Amino acid sequence: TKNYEYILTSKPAEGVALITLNRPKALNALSTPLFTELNEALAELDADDSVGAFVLTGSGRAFAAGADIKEMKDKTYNEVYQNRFLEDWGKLTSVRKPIIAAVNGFALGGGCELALMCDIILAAPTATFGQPEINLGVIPGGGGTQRLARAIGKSRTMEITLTGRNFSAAEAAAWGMVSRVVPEGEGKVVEEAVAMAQTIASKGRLAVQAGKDAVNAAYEQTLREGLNTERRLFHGLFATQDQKEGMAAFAEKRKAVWKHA
Ligand code: CO8
Repeated sequence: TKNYEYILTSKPAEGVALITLNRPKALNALSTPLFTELNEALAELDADDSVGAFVLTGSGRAFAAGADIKEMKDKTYNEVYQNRFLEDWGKLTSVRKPIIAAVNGFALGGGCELALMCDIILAAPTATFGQPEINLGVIPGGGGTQRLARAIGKSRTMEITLTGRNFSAAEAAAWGMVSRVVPEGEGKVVEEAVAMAQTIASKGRLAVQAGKDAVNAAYEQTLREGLNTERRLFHGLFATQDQKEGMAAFAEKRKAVWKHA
C-alpha cells in the first residue's frame, strides 16, 4: 500500500487491513484531503484479495474530533450545495468488507458519524462521543441524526443533538451503540479490533459479505422486505463452493478450508 499524508495503512494480521487516521495535532479533524485519502485506501484495500476485514482507528487523543471546522468556516451555501460538500464521505458505507471502528478518545461530530458508518464499534474507556454541531450553529451532516437515532433511540438522539453534550464509552455501551468497552491498556482496543477482524477474515468471504448486506438491510428495508432479502442471500449461498465445503467439513468433523468462491 502507498504512503499517505493524513492516514497510515498496514496489514497487522492475516486478512486484516488497519487504517489509522493520522492527523493527531488537529485531533484527526476530517479535512477533504484526509477523506480523499481514506476513500482511496478503502477502495484499494476493498479490491485486495488478501484483505477480509478492516479496522479503522484514530491516533493520539482522538478517533476524530469532527469535520475540519477551519476548512468549513468560510464556505457559503452556494459552494456547499453546488459542490455537494460531504457527499463522498459516505463512500465508506459501500465498502463490501466489514469495517470495525476502534474508537479511542474524541469521536465528535463527523468523527462520531464516521464511527456510526462502520459495521461494528469497539470503544476504549477513554472514548468520548458527541454531536456538538449545535454549538457551531449547524446540525450533524454526515448521517448523525439518522444513524444515531437508529442506534440509541429518539429521545437520547434528540438530547445529544439539541444540547450538544458529549457521552461516554460506558453510556454508548449501555445504549447499545458500541459492541463493548475494551478495558484500558496501550492500544488495547485496536488489538481487540484486529483480533475480531482476523476472525471475520478467516471465514468464507462470500458468506461474510452476504451477512453484512443482510444486516444492513435491517436499516434500509421494512421487516417483510428485509426477511426476503435475507432469505434470497441465504438461498444464493447454496450456489457457492464454500457452502458445500462448510457443510461437508461439519459432517466429516474437520475444519473447513474456504475457497472464497
Ligand atoms: N476541526 C479543526 N480543527 C480541530 C477540530 C476540528 N473539528 N477539533 C480540534 N481541532 C484542532 C484545534 O483547533 C487545535 O488546533 P491548534 O493546536 O492549531 O489550535 C487542536 O486540534 C487541538 O484541539 P484543542 O486545543 O481544542 O484541544 P482540547 O483538548 O482543548 O479540546 C475538543 C478538545 C473538546 C475535542 C475540542 O478540540 C473541540 O471542541 N473540537 C471541535 C469538536 C467539534 O465541534 N466537532 C464537530 C465539528 S462539525 C462536524 O463534524 C460536522 C459533520 C459533518 C459530516 C461529517 C461526515 C463524516
